[in-house]
Amino acid sequence: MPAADTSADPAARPRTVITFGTFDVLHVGHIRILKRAAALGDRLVVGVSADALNEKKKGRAPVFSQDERVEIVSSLAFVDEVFVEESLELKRDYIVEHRADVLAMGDDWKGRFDFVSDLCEVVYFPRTPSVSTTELIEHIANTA
Ligand code: C2G
Repeated sequence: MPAADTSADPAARPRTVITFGTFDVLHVGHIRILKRAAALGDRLVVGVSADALNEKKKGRAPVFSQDERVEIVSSLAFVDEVFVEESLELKRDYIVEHRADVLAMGDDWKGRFDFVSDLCEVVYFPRTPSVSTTELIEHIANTA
């Protein structure tokens, strides 16, 4: 029997959470925010920043390419879908396209994405202290 069409009933469809990030040199801070985001709903969709967007945001190329970062994040058990985030300005389009009910981000972005709060709930989680990709790169470079 074909599955019933529940698209008109918001209570019947899975609660979708969306989050964004570079997720370069994946570390425990990334894992924790993805797990916390996943726990807000039934389905977690992740926008992984394109290499060009990362260069614009951070002024350097990521260690791992966008294809590698997509592959790594896609392989996590609590991530359901991954796409490439081409621009910070496309948040509203991505939220609509993926039918997100919640946008979750670390609080280093606090307030920056409130402009989508008419489309979905916006949640900021505290960043995990004392770990960042930039510090990891420096640490590895200094101990190599
Ligand atoms: N994060 C965290 N704790 C850390 C480091 C990162 O909770 N110690 C969170 C960030 O707050 C972010 C996510 O992990 O929500 C991904 O972090 P980055 O890979 O640094 O991505 P970012 O450059 O913040 O990209 O559209 C917005 C973005 O593209 C965000």
